[in-house]
Amino acid sequence: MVETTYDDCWLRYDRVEETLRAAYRERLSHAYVSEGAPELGAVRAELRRGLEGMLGREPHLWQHPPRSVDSFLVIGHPEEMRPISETIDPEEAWDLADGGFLLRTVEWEGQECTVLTASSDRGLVYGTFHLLRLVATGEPIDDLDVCEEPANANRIVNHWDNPFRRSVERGYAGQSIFDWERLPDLRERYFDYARLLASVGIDGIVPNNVNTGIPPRSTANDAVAERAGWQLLKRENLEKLEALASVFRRYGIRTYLSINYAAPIRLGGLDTADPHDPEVQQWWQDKVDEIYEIVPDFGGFLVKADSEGQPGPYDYDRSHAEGANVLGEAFEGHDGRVWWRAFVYSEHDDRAVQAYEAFAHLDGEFHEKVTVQIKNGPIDFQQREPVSTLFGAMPETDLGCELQITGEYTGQGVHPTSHVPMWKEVLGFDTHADGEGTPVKDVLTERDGQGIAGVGIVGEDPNWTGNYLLQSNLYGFGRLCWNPDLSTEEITDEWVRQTFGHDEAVVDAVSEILLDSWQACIDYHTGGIGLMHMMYNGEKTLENHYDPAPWEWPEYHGATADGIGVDRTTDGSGYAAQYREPLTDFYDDPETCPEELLLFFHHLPWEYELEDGTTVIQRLYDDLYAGAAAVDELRERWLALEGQVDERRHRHVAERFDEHALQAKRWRDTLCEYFYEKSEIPDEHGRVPAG
Ligand code: GCV
Repeated sequence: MVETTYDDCWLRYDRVEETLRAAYRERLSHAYVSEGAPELGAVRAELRRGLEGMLGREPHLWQHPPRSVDSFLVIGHPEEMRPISETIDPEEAWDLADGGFLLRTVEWEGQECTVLTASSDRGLVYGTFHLLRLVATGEPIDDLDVCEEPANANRIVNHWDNPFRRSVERGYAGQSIFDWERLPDLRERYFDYARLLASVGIDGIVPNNVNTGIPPRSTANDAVAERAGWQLLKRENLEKLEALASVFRRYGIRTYLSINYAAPIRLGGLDTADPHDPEVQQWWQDKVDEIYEIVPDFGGFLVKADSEGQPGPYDYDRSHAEGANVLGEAFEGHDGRVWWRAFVYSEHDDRAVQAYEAFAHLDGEFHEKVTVQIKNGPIDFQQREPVSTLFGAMPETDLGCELQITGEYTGQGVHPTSHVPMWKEVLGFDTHADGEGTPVKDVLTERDGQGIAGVGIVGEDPNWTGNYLLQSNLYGFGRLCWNPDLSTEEITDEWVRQTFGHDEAVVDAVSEILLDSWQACIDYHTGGIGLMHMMYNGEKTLENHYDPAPWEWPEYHGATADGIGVDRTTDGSGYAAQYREPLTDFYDDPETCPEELLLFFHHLPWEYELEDGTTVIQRLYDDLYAGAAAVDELRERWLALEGQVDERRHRHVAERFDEHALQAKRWRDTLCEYFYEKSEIPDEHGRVPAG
């Protein structure tokens, strides 16, 4: 099959500087690598590819320790090969968490060895990518003593790809890469995607959309209905899934499926999907057993139930716990689980309070094979949201955090908004679940059934992510799942060096663009003090979420003649009261509530004075102007790189910056004019046209 050429992203493996090359060649030209598991085939292939690219020659791969050289690389399990068993305490290696690895420089029988060992095959894959990253970022490898374990036990990408149709909900990088029509035929691109994911430690993939009813059941066209996501549970499609799983398995990644809660009816011919019905229970049990016959390392189900038109347990007056547990039980005895999303809302005065109301009281009632997957904030992946109250409310439940890698509300593949600083803020947020010092990142890492999921970003575009700079979000997602303590600066620097090389002027400029992009995005989309969800929705079939339209959803910003913001205090919608103390008090009081979230929690007069003496309305004007000006500045920084970044990537990003700068001004002008219309208070600096 003919493939379009596509980008290598951060796995470019460009030749390292000559001054460093000799030292790396000394250590890595000879490698003695274990054989057997498919992952070790991936390890050898990656070493060949990476070292050929970076050092100009493939390593010599040995079947035994090479005796004629001073130094070599050895990769295998503890006790498996003499240079490992005679230098590394096996307990130290066997005790590593799944995916963890040791990378150490040792002396063995007069030779210097770089030893990579791990308790699992996927650990050897991660360790190999880690070593290659050290070379790609120019780090020394002469005296290594690295011990790494993933902080989060599960690190999963959730694709919102509609199988067969190959459209991607909230995807801005072209069609879905998954070609279900042609599976089990495999595409080279699957392997390269698996490499990208494994290189940053991702260990799970859900290849289909949580909206499994697209196209909807009501369609008159049966041939079209045949192509809906819920059909993937059919045996012939499970065989296709296994083909896909065989690729990802090679890189230590497990494959999952989004399922439809009404599958017992739609596929099983039953007249109910009531979780209390024994026939329904049996149907799920048989289906899960069948999946494991076909996909032996199946990861589990992802479920969107009773949300935005998807069926669920509420159809039978059952709770989310009752709904999820019938699935959890079906996974007993299998090494997989159910990721049950808490993204639910309905007609209600304040959507923010709803997930908590539906889930918090069910703490402790979920089956041990169920993880409750919570979006980072209570609304929907906005430019900035407070952190969901649920993270502090369900200590007896396995919780997962859902982040969005794709940029539904942050510029949709056009604006290069880095999500890494936003995710750092979320993961570092102190829930006070177990007293002060219980950040979200700790809540997620207490048990093996927990972790982080990210809504996918890639598509068929040659650059994968719709914008070369947005590859950094996929990279950063994986790196943060692996180690939430890495700083935004470290992650950004790693990504830039691997993607654009080591020219310091380029590294600085690209890093600064990414580091400043999130604040700019918040400012021109929201005015910086806690407003959100002011975008255009559009026709039901083509929801836009890109253009400004503050008049469409007035309940989200609460602008009236007397003021702006939504009262979500204890006396208002009660959202603030869902936090643990002292957070409730902190958010309830406009004097202590952080300014960046002020109007999320409070409805305040337009002329309410902020800490620096500016009024609310003036701050909104100022921040909207500052955001649009910041985008001009980011664009200038990028344009100045002409000639220093290859023409293809430079032009591509520059074109998107042209659109970005215009769009930021559209947001600024639309919101300023709207706020002026409501408040009738002019901008002190005369920038906002009066009427
Ligand atoms: C997959 C938002 C998005 C929908 C998405 C939904 C969800 O409403 O706009 O496209 O559907 O979230 O997370 O389920």
